[in-house]
Amino acid sequence: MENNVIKGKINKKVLADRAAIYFLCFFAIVMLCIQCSDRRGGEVEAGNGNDKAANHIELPESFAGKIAFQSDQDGDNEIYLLDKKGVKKLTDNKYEDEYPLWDERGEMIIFESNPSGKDNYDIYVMKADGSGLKALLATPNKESEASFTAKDADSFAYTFNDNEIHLYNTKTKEDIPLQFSLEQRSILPICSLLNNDIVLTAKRWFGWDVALFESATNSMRYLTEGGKSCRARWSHKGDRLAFVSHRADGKGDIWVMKADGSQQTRITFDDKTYDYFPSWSPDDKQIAYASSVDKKKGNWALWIIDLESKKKCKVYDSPGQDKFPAWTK
Ligand SMILES: [Ca+2]
Ligand SMILES: [Ca+2]
Ligand SMILES: [Ca+2]
Repeated sequence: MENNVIKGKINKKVLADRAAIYFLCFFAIVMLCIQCSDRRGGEVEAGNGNDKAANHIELPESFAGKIAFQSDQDGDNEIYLLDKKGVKKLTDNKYEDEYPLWDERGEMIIFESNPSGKDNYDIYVMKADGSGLKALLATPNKESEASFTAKDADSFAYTFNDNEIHLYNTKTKEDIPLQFSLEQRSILPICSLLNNDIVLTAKRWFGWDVALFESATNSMRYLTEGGKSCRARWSHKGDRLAFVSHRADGKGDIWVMKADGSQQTRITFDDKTYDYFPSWSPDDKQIAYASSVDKKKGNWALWIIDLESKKKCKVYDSPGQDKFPAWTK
């Protein structure tokens, strides 16, 4: 009888111990599951944050075509594509992929990147979906700010060593320095989509101005005066130029002029912001540009302004610097 009581007590203790072990195992599994799902949730959020959820995207109803731009939201500059479907990252590497520009047909993006070293930029090309990436010109020199010529898709103009403009032919490998007889430096060539004219930014002893190289006469002349203008871009029709000038607010606004330099008109009127990097819409009625309150460390965002109504809207903003929009059909 006493033995039975002791046996019963021992059985109860064994059962209680087993229950405790089962409970502990169950608790451990639940905790593990919670941890795993947390980790997975974190990864998904990071991915979304990079490309979609955390970023502002708002295109106007009338939006047509596609905009290539650069952004350093993942830590270094990549080339992105913005259209009605959203935003797509086209490059993904540890280098600085910058300054995208389209060919005349809106099929290829030419851009600069520095896989060979911090200051050793080279010229690359890829298709609009990011495929077919290849180097077009890669030497120990700094090759940057490339722009396809309209009349010959095998050629592009670019800035050589931050100092002068060269024309390079990818078929013949011919590299020709253009002689502009300018005071100091000429950079940022943009080839006309109609002919072989090139608009550029030239350093004068008192500042920068927009200049035009006319291929027909093989001559160069300034389109702006005063040393406060730069970064001109042709309209798609080729009859006008958008450019940046800080003559009004000391920081930078988008201006527009006729291709001969006449009728220079201020387009953006915010005295607190640096408004830079204009690019025309496919119908030349709107201009995309980038804006920031701080030039170097600011959170640049992409804007579109309607030339007639002057109505503007912020179309894209990530936590990084979103700059250099290039708009094509
Ligand atoms: Ca990169
Ligand atoms: Ca190089
Ligand atoms: Ca931004």
